[in-house]
Amino acid sequence: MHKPEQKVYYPDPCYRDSALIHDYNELYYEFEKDPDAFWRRIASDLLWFKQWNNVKVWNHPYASWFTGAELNITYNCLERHVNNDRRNKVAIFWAGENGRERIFTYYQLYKDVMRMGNALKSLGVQKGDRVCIYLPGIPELVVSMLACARIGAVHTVVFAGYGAKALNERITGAGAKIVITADASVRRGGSIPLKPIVEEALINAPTVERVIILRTQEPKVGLLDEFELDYEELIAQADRYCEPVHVNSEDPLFILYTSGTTGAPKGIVHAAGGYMVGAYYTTKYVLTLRENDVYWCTADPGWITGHTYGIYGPLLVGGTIFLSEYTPDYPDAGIWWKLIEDYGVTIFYTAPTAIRMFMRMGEEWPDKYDLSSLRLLGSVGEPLNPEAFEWFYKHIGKNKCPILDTWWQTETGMHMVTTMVGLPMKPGFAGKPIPGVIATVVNEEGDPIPPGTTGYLAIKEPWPSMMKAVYQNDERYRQYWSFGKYGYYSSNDLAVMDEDGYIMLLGRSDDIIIVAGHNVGTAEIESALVSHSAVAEAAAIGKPDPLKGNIIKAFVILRNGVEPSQKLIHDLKYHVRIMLGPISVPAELDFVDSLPKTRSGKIMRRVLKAKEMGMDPGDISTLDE
Ligand code: 6R9
Repeated sequence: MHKPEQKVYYPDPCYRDSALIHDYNELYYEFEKDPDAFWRRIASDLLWFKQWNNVKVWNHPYASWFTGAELNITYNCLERHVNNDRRNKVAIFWAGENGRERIFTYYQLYKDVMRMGNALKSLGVQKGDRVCIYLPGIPELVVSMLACARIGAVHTVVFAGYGAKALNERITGAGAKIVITADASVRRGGSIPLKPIVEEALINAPTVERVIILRTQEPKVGLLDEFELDYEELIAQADRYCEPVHVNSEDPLFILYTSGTTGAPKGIVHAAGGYMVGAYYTTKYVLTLRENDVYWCTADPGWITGHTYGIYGPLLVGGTIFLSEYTPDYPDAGIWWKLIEDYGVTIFYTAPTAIRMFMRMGEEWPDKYDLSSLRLLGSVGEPLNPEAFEWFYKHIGKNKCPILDTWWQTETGMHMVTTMVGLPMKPGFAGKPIPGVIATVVNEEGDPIPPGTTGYLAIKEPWPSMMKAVYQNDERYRQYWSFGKYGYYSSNDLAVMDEDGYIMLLGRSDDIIIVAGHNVGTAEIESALVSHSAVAEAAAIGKPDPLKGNIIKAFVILRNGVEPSQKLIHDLKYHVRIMLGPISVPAELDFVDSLPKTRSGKIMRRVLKAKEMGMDPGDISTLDE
């Protein structure tokens, strides 16, 4: 079997222009020497109303961070800047379809958050109450989230675009008292009504007392007396100053439902203090967000990436966020590159699904725009296959921007594994555990395995932004920390580590395909397929077979202009055989126009599998339309 040689990219020395680039080894050493002192140093950059007693108390599987401390995350996102040099700095550039633009300085954001906080209080929202936010990616979403945090209420953000059933489950699951929504969301030149979805979702949602509606359309939609309130009016009537509630470090900040690629979504609870420190630390040290950056995280705020790196992390470090409602292909496939040129975006953080889509449309699009402001690129959500890495590196980063392929989860709250800026980059490998994280690849028992062997990505010790709980499901929480004989945290991802300690993710262990007794990760097969010049995207599943146990079935989206044929099927199988060996060759291969994905862009292999076998796909609430 002949595997192509592993390429290594050495970062262009211009990355050092940033004073915020830290030496990986130095930082790791600092952490290893004294983990608590490390986190104490990081946490001390932030403002606390009351100091902690202990940095960490670890009672497997429960961890408490910054015990006894009191804080408010919005005080750190807002006052810490407003009372200092960043008062008039742009916090948010927002670009809406058709050239609409809104700009918020830190001071303006601060004022809106306080009014919204007071508005919620006037409706009886108290510390600990849950508020469901069902809004598209507009500034009001940021304001609403921060307003909840301001008064100690727990937000649960739901992707605008999830259907009524999914919304109802999240509202009732979290027991939300208030729902904040809009009449409609804008998408591809049209508007999608949200209110009817909310109305349907509120049938059998007894905890909801009021709905706050942002009315953007003319004529204005009617409101149901008493029950439905106008967002703008509410804010206009609210008092100006809203005291930041002192919450305990261990109090919940938000609940967020997981993406549900391999099962029903779970309500992940994050606690205020630890989450704040994790988001701050990684935004500063991993994303290296600094004073003059214009930072664009393309993730919807309804996904953990949108929470940590779309909103909280960048605001904690006082950065400038670029936020947009533009989909990547409307009005044309150049729109995102145009936005980067127009706003001088310096850090661009997106997902492999978007990168593969851009590859499919061709480099003519980015080539039309000046992307020279970019200095750093990032990817999250799925394995970034080498083909996509190289395209991103060459056509967007112009062979000079480092790429951060960041592995982490809703549950981890922050980055865990990546190739920090300055380290050599290996396409296909996410990288190493960041300083502060003790992760490794182990066998089923939890024991170390030799480099190059497939195993499970496990985390040995807690980290600050580790989930506090699975909402009202302690048993499910405990399962996470029950991997192997040492009770490690299991990410449920298959992985392999090389001699240098770089980790490659091979797909979810629930998606693993066992062919003739061999474990094959879905990502390996998909990446091999995508490395063929005819293929834009691919998904692989295991299909039960009386002889082999399972066979591999692949679904392939071809690049623009490529015609499907029997010969191409043959070529693709041969291509996989050459790259991975005979075991990994798909026995069946279908050409398709699209793949079932979550709203955050992850392929839902279990949906493909269920369809293939004529079975019920289970919970599909997170499936994109
Ligand atoms: C942040 C986020 C988590 C799962 C995770 C893994 C996959 C995320 C990845 C990646 C390979 C990466 N995943 N980043 N796989 N390389 N850089 O995505 O959270 O929606 O909870 O999903 O996504 O399978 O376990 P979440």
